[in-house]
Amino acid sequence: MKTKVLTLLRENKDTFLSGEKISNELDCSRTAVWKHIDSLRKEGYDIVAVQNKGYQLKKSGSQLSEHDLVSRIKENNLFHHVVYHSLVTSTQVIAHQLVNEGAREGTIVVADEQTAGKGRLGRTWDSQHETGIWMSLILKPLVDFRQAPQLTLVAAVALARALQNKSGQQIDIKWPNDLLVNGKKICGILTELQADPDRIKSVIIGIGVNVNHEHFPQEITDIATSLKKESGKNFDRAELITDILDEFSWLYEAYLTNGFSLIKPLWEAHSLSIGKKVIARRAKDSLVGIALGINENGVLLLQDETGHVHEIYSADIEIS
Ligand code: BTX
Repeated sequence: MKTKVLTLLRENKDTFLSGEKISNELDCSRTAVWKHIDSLRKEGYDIVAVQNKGYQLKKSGSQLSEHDLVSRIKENNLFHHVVYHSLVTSTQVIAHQLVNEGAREGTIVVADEQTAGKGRLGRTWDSQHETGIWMSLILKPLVDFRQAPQLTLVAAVALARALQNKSGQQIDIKWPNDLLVNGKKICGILTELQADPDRIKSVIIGIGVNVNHEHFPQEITDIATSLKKESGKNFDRAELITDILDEFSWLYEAYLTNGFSLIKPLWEAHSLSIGKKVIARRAKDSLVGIALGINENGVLLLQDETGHVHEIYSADIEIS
């Protein structure tokens, strides 16, 4: 009910809504409406009340919560079910559990802090309290499991567009899953699959964005940055999450309908590696060459000094 009160106030934020109108719309008593307004105020929402006019939302609270996020997400967006935790080991772990319990596509798990944020290949992701966006998206696309890596690139495009629009900073993508500002990592993406032998059961896309960090642990201080460090400003994390979900939602629909061909040029527009000499470090070996771009499957094409073009499915890329 609190979510619905907040949604109504948000939808009508340019005008006043009477207690009577809210209670009629939500089929509850005016006392119940007042109690929810009071509770929202205690969470930091600035809701003014004017006699004979009603209530108006002037400013949202700064805390992430399930009701705040749901009240912001547009009706036609894919992501309508939000699971929020203040502290978790990893939103990926929670998302896997939810999938096993039957969670549907369009569920997101968001946390304010992770004690064991996961990176790729067993690496860790620093996820400090209330500074960044730590979230996992649950998807159930009807695609071949070999196409799953393309979803990392769809997410990278959605993030690059949303973060660039909001911050005005140039966001670069380093294949396959790093987003950089001025050469430093601002965001990482971890795509994990649950699959039966013949089909994808779910794809869980983990997204970590450094938003309002002023400092990083010493081990990553030279390679990591945040929107705040780059622009000097604080950003509203809930607003950013909604922007990311908006971008992801339409790009994902477009990808499912039209394939990767629409995503490819959008990805290339943010790509840092194309045309550059790179070192691709794979599990068993390293290759040096010129990154020619990605193919229709999202695979990186790397031309070595003999002219041979290698298809790179998974690697860490260093631009030399
Ligand atoms: P990755 O393996 O590409 O990057 C991990 C590496 O990045 C680390 O080894 C470290 O050098 C560096 N690093 C660690 N934390 C940060 C940070 N906050 N900012 C910049 N660099 C860092 C990237 O893996 C995928 C990360 C996904 C994180 C999300 S958060 C929500 C979801 N839940 C979860 O447990 N993981 C994902």
